[in-house]
Amino acid sequence: MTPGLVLWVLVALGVLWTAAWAFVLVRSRPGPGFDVIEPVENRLRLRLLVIFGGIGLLVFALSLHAYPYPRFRARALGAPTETISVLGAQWGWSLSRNTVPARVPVEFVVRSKDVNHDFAIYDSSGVLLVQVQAMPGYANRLIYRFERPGTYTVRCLEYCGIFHHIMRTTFVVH
Ligand SMILES: [Cu+2]
Repeated sequence: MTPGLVLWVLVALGVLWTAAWAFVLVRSRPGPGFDVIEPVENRLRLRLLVIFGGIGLLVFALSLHAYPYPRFRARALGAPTETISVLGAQWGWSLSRNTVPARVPVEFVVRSKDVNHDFAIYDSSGVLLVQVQAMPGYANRLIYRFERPGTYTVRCLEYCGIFHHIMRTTFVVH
């Protein structure tokens, strides 16, 4: 199952779950011992639900392009022109190339040889730009576009053992 499909299955389940609760809410009547809520309060609650639910859906739809899923990233950045294979293993990173072109979308295909790691890219000033999990038995795809040439650092962001902190490498964007 692709990550994009997993996302849409989760969205569909979320919509069904919300619809089920909305159905229960609309059909429910107060039990004995509970006051009847005034209709005016019900209308206010319904309005707030529509307003904040609508805002939530709008923010979700507008932020889809920033999701790390390859399909959304490729749509936002363009199809990747270069592919870099990445292998994480206790305790280091191996990249198929150490130079990456600037200002074009590139794709990192990230795998792990042993346990879960996290492939995280930092710029030369130490700002975390992007990250993705490195998992054994699975190739995670990360599409990114480097705007500035320079030396970038890769660190592991998933604790993976006693020498996790030395799991670091660099590559050059030119
Ligand atoms: Cu680690």
